[in-house]
Order: sequence, then structure tokens, then C-alpha cells
Amino acid sequence: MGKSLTRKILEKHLVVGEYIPSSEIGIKIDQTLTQDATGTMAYLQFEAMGLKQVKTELSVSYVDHNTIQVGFENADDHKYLQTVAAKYGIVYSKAGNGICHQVHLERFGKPGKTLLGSDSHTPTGGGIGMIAIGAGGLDVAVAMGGGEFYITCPKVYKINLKGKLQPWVTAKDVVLKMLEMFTVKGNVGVVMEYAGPGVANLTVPERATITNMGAEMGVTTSIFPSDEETRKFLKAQGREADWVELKADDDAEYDRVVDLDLCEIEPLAAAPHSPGNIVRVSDMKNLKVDQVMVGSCTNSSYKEIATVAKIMKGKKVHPDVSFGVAPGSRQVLQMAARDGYISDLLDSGARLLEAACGFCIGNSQSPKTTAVSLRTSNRNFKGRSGTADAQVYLVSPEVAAVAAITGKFTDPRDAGIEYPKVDMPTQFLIDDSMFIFPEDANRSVEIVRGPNIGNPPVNDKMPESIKGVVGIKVEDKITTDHIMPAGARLKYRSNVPKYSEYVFEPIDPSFPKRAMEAKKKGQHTVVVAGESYGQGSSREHAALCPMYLGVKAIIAKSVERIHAANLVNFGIVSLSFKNMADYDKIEQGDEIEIPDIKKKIQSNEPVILVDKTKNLKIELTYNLSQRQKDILYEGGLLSYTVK
Ligand code: MIC
Ligand code: SF4
Repeated sequence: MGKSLTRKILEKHLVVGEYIPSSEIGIKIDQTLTQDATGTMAYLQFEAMGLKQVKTELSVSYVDHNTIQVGFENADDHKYLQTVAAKYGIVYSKAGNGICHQVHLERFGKPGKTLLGSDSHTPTGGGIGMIAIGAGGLDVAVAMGGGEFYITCPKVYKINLKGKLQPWVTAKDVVLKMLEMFTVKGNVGVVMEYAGPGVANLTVPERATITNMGAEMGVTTSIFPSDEETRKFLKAQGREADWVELKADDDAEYDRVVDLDLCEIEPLAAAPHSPGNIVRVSDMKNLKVDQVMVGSCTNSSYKEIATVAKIMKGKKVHPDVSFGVAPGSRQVLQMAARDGYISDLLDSGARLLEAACGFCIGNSQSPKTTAVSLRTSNRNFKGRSGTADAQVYLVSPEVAAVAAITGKFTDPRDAGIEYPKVDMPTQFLIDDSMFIFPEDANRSVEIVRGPNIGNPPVNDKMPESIKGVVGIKVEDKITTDHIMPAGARLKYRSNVPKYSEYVFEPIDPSFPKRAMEAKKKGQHTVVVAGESYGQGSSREHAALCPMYLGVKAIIAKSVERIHAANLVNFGIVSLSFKNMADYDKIEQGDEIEIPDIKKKIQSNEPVILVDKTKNLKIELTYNLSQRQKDILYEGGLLSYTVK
């Protein structure tokens, strides 16, 4: 039997373990990326490791999330990131240069390489044939130091693409279709590998849209082969030398094969409040729209911005709609300006937004109360837009543009507009002047730390027994946006004590005070959760800040991949129920004890939760490798790495 492309790349990078699906493997990381919101903590942790320089082939530090600069905090972080990059040999991409994933695809991604990024949408690189994985900042810091990255050796699903997309149907609809089929949970430890004759009909940015939003399925990553389209894209970026042909063997073995006919897909949307809540645009007809936002790392390439501009040309934005367009990178913005598309957009009444995450992370463009907002981004979790009761729908740029004109959800196929044809450029505008490339001479540079930048807190060693209280009980599908909100709170990422005041803010703002009081009394806090806990972003603050508040264990029906790894990295034990019905028996405020947890885990014995309030004993399970256990005993990866 032949090999999948995923297997070929992973085997080439394997440093620990064997390629046996479901076992833990350690892989070599060739490239890393960070963004400012997770990067500051990642570099503080890197500094704490005491190394002289990064050991990867390439590490890039992007500033794209927090470019609003209300107050001094963002600017302080940016200066810190710039100086730390110069010192350790990291490429620095200034604010305004674009969204990390879009820029990385344009300027640095290489087929066949591994990329680890402190952002959950790092799999965008899969569009160019990379194994690109999102992780917490501390894992990225370790990889920058030359350490391997650990994953569960994945199951590989072949998504066999056939046919061609019809006019007005886009790559966004393909990934929304995938989300309809696979949902947002239950895909942990899976890689989606796209193959088949339909692949050739998708450009690299279209493939990147699919691998980008594949993150919402909870998979390890998604990948496309590297073919003639990939060569053309890299050539147009002046990087043909980076191209290699890569594909699966014809007789490759897969864990599952699913056929997807591109001709049969129709315009789709993800309805509030989950990317997996898929509806047909044709069924949404006439729902009035208040806001339309085009951009984010999912849909902001040159072709997409040009297509939107062509739809808007000669037309006006509906009087009741606020329409914003954020190109994904400075390259996209410069080209769209040169080719007259920005002018067409402005003529129509569009608002030009910075080439950054902006509206997608909820730190700007919050819609009005109860607004219907159509966005081309990838997440519509409740409140993420900054407006708790806004109804956010995720759609393609085409559906977004047509709604901006009509003021309501409209099936673009029925709008009476001719489908705008935009060809992929054969030559992109290349201007790398907003990158600062490290020079050896700069290694003596002094790192600038503004008052917003603290030290990464270190945890105590694992206690023998956990004794305390159920600090909060939450339901299924709690995202990291619920645990650690971004938006207006984003500027406290470098200040853990302050940021910790907002843990679980959208669910129960009184949690941090309760947890802190318990901590002061010497009690531990545990969190009880339903299925798919920790969906969404890679932000390690969703583990780091609870750790700071004294959380020692999460007892959940299931935990998503990146968050599960972050919990281990910050010394929080992730436990599950042997009998899922026991979830219903525990309540917030219950006094609990998990006796001898350390010894039990060490000797692989079942762990028992004693609920003293209810007078109950509940059996808990765990799935930890020896390496993870050792990290937990030390209180987290930082202490384990520098010990
Ligand atoms: C997101 O889209 O949720 C973010 C903001 O990019 C996060 C990273 C972060 O919280 O800083 C992600 O996707 O990992
Ligand atoms: Fe930025 Fe949004 Fe992409 Fe996250 S999903 S990296 S916030 S554009």
C-alpha cells in the first residue's frame, strides 16, 4: 500500500516515536510563526529558556491582531516583539504588513515543510502543501528553540474532490460544506487531505481558504498537494525555486475516503453562533442585513478583494448597511489600489479597513445591538464580534458583496449580476519593505519592555491530591473565546494578573473573584465542562490565566486538541468521566477532593473524584503520555524545559 502525502511529510520530520496512528509522535519543525496577541507571551517564554537564537530554518513574528493601539499597551507589545526578533534572529513583520497567514502564504510558505504557528489558523499553509499546525505559544517557543513538537499521529481522511465550482460558488462554500458534513467536534487527531481531479480546479488562495477554516472542524490540520497551480502561485510570488511537486501515492492508504463533487455545492452560510451551523443562502433570502465585513485570514486574497470590487463597481452600498473591506495583506492592498479596485470600492461607499485581523477578533467594527452581520471570517461564536446579541453569519465574499448592495441576504445567483471574472495574477507586486530581517550584528540589541509586559507566571508542582471546589460548571462547546475573551480585553495579553480578571467573563464574570478567594484560602479550583471544551483559538491564556487563578483540573466530557495540549503545558490536569451521565450529578460550588491524583496517574490507576457535598464517588479517566505526565508533575512545560 502507498502513502498519503501527510504520512510522507510527517515521516520525513519524525524525531520521536513511530508512524502508528493514535500514538504520540514528535516532529521536527522547519518554520514557526507567531502573531502579537500570542507572540508576546511566547517570546517571554522563549527568553526564559535562555537560548542565544532560534534554531528553526525560519521564524517570523507578525503584528496583525492588535493594531488598534487604544492606550499604550499594544504599542509596547509591538516594540518588545521587534527588539526580541532582532536579538534572536526572527523576521519581524510590522503592523500594516498584513494578517500572518495570508502574508506567510505569499512570502514564506514552502511545500513539504512543517510550520508551527501560535494561531489556530496556521493550517492556511496546507493550501501550499505544508504540514502547518496551530499550537499554544509555549509549544512554538520550544520549537523555536529546536525542540520537537508532539502530536497524536493522525488518522488521515482523503477528501476526493471532483468537478468544478459553479459561478457564485466559492472555496468558502466548500469548507462550509465540509463543516456541515464533519461538524465542529469529533475530529480530533484527524488530518483532512484533499486529493482527486477537482484539486486542479482550485487556485492556491482557494485551497488556503479551505485549509484555513478546516481549523473549525477541530482537526490537526488540512493539506493539499503541491502541483502545477502551486508552482504558478510561487512563480508569481517570485519564489519558483521553493516549489517541489508533492502528492500522495496512487494507491495510498487512508483511514476514510469521502467524495465531494464541487459542481454540486451551492452558496452556504454558517448561522449564529457556530461555524458548524450550516444553512443554504437560498433559504435565508430577505433577512435584513445591518453590517457586512469582508476580510480575515479566510477570505482576503487579491482575487477575492478584486471580485468584491467588481461586484460593487457602479453600484452603491445599501443605506442601512455598514460595509467594511479589510485586504489580507499590504501586497493585496497595494495591488488592489494599483489596479483601481480600491477606488471602485470607495465609490460604492465601502469603508476601507486596515490589512489586519480587526473586525474578526472583535476589537473593532462591533455591530449594533441585535444586528445581522454578514462576515467572510471563520468564527461566529456568540459575542466574539464585541456585541453580545449580534447575529453573525459567515459567508463567501461574493455573498457578502451582493448583500451589501441589496441590504438583505440574497442568493447571488438570483441577483441579476453578471459573475465577475478575475484571473489570478501571473506576477504579484513584491515589496518586502515592511519586514525587518534580522542581522547578526543586531544580536546585541537591547530588548525594550514597556510597563504592560510582565513575566510569564510559573506554576507550582502538581499537588499530591486536589482539594477544593467546583468553581464553575459549563455546557458543551465552550470555546476559548468564552474562557478568555479577546476583543476589548486583548490588550492585556502580556499582563496575566490583569487579563485573569476576565476568565469566563461572557459566562460568569464573578468566576475570577471566587477562584482567587479559594486560592487565598489554600483551596484548588476545578472546572466541570461538557463536550468539545476549548474549541476555537489557540490562545494559551485560556489555560495560563485559569492556572494563575488556581485551577488544577478540568473535568470535561471531551477537550479539543490545541486546548488539551495547552492545559498540559500549564500544569492543569484534563480528566474525563468514565460514565458521561456523572456530568449531571456534579454542581457548581460542590466541595470536592481527588485523593492521591499524582500517585494514581503515575501508576495508571483510575482517578476518583469525591464529591463531599453530594456524598458521591465518581470515576474519572485520562489519556496522558509519559511525557505529558512528567510535564504535569513539574507544573507545566516551562518548568519542565528549564529544569
Ligand atoms: C482567533 O482567530 O481566535 C485568534 C485570535 O486568531 C486566535 C489566536 C489568539 O487568540 O490570539 C487563534 O485562532 O488561535
Ligand atoms: Fe486574525 Fe481572525 Fe484569522 Fe484569527 S481568524 S488570525 S483573528 S483574521
